[in-house]
Amino acid sequence: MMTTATKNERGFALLMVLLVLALVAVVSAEFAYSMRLEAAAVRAYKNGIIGSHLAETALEQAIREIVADTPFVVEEDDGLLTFYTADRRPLPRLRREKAEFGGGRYSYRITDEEARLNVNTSAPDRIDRLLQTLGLEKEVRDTIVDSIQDWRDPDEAHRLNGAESDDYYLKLPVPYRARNANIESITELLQIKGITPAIYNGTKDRPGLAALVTARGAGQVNMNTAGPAVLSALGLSTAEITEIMQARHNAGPYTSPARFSGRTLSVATRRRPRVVGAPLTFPYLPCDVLRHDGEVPSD
Ligand SMILES: [Ca+2]
Repeated sequence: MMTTATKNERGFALLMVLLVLALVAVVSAEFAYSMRLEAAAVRAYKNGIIGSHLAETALEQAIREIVADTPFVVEEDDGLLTFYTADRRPLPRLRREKAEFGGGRYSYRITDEEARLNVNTSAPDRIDRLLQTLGLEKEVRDTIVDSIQDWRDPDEAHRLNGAESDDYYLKLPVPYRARNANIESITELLQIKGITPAIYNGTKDRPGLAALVTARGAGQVNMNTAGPAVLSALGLSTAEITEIMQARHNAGPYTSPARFSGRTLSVATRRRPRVVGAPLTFPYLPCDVLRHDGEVPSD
């Protein structure tokens, strides 16, 4: 016959077993959780390494296209660049969008800096015509054109519609001074009076200044890569622009500005260092690798 004491001992033992089981459950849950965290961290680290190598691959591929012996480059109807040999033979494009490599994918985009209007070397009337192609009102255009000149000129006397440090920029909630020198990067345009983010970045209805201007180069515009807005800014008529676009489409690159000479137009991509962030020592074309990225394999 079981005594009360024995019953109590059994109950106590059961309680202990339950407690230990609960403890083991908590410890193993904690262990599983930390293992999962560690595995996720390792996976993120690995993906980071693979991604950066894929992005590097994209950059190398872009450089490979740019350094090839191709004096001419044409922006095709799809907006992408095709490189041409000296005897005007098109080179096949490498795959630039979601190219498969090592189980992952990489993408890059190449654009010609000389397809853009140079904000440092262009006369005010050219900048005004470029702004006209964006459909901006005269009042807005006058402010921007004068303000860009004020931003670049060494003095602190503002033009009629312009702005300088004391009368405008230093009175802003976050004050700053006009550069009073040439623009170094086009992102600086966002600091200039009159240039709103919508004008700079564009909207769904119209392109932005960011895609149409450059702050680098000597100011030549390549008529084989420039789009209608930039050609129009140079003062070419709609008929002339249509002629250039069609000739590029039908017959490949212009090899001389021909009857369009004297309008700061160039036809050949001139060889000088321009790729951002790439330590190159050999001559290459004034093209920019705008974006390069890698996409890691999905598990
Ligand atoms: Ca100034």
